[in-house]
Amino acid sequence: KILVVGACGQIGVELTLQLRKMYGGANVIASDLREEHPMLKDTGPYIPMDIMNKETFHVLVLRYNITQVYLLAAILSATGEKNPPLAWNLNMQSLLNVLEVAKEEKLHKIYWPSSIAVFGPNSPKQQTPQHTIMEPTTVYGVSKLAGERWCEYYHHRYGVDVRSLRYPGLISYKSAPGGGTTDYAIEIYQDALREGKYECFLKEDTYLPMMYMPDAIRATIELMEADANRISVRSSYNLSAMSFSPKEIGEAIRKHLPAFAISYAPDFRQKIADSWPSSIDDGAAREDWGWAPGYDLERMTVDMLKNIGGSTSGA
Ligand code: VAH
Repeated sequence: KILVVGACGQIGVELTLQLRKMYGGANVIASDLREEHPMLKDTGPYIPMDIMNKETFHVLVLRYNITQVYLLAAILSATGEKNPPLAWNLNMQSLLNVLEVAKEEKLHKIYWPSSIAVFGPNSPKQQTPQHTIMEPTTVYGVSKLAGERWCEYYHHRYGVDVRSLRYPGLISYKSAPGGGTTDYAIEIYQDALREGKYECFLKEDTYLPMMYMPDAIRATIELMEADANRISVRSSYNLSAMSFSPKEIGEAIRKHLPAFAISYAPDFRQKIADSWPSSIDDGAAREDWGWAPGYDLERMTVDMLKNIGGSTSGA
C-alpha cells in the first residue's frame, strides 16, 4: 500500500489522485495535518497524521501494510523565511522519520521532493548542472540540500530505495500553493481572470525555471516506476520544462486576455528568486529514465485559463 504524507498540499492532492487512478483508491492512503482536501473526498482512505511524530507514523505504516511513502509535507521558501526554526525542523525531521522507518521496515520505495532552491547565488545561473556548487541562502534550500545528502546516505548505507526530483516552480489550479516564491505564476492567472490585472511581487525580468503540474506529476511517477538500476542519482535529479519571466507570462496571458495589465512591486521574495538559477540542465533525468516535458508556456496558459474558476481551491 502507498502512503502520501502531505496529501492536501499543492503537489499532494494531484499526486494522490493520480496514484489512486493507477493503483486503486483503497491502495493509496492519504494523510495530512489538516482536514481532508475536498478534491480527495470519497477517492480513498484519509488519515489525519502528524509526520513529526515518528511513533504514530511507524504504527500507521505497520497497521496499513504500507510499502511505499511519498513525503510531500514541507514549509516552502517564502514561508520558511518567516519562521526558520520551524521550517528546518519540519522539513528535516519529517524526512529523517520516514528514512528511519523505511530502513527498519524495509519499505519498498520512498519519494521525497527537492527543489531548485538547493542552488544559491554562486551556482551557475544558466543550464545549472546536476553536480555543481550549492550554497542555498534560504532555510528551505538549506533543508532541501541537507535532505538530499540524507537520502544519499540512507541509500548507500542501508539500501533504502529513496528517489527525488529537484522541482522547478510548479504551476497548478487544483489546490492552493504552499507559500513559495514562484507562486506569482499561479496568482497571475487567477487575478487575470478575476480582476484583469496583477501586481507581481517579482521584477519583470526575473527568469525562473517553471513546470506545469501535470508534467511534475508525470515526472514523479516515471521516476518511481523506473528500474532501480537506471537510477544513477540518489541525491535528487535536476528537472526542467521551461523558464520564463513575469513579463513573458504576462504577454502569454495577454494573447488570450488582451486587456490584461501587469504591474510590479518586488518584495522580500525578489532576493530569494535572484539567488536561484534561471534555467536547469536536466540531462541526467533525460538519460537515466527518459524524462521529456509536455507543456510549454503557451500550452500551460491555455489550460490554466480554461480550468481556473470551477476548480480553484477555496482552501
Ligand atoms: C518555492 N514553489 O517557491 C517552491 C519551489 C522552486 C520553487 O521550491 O519555494
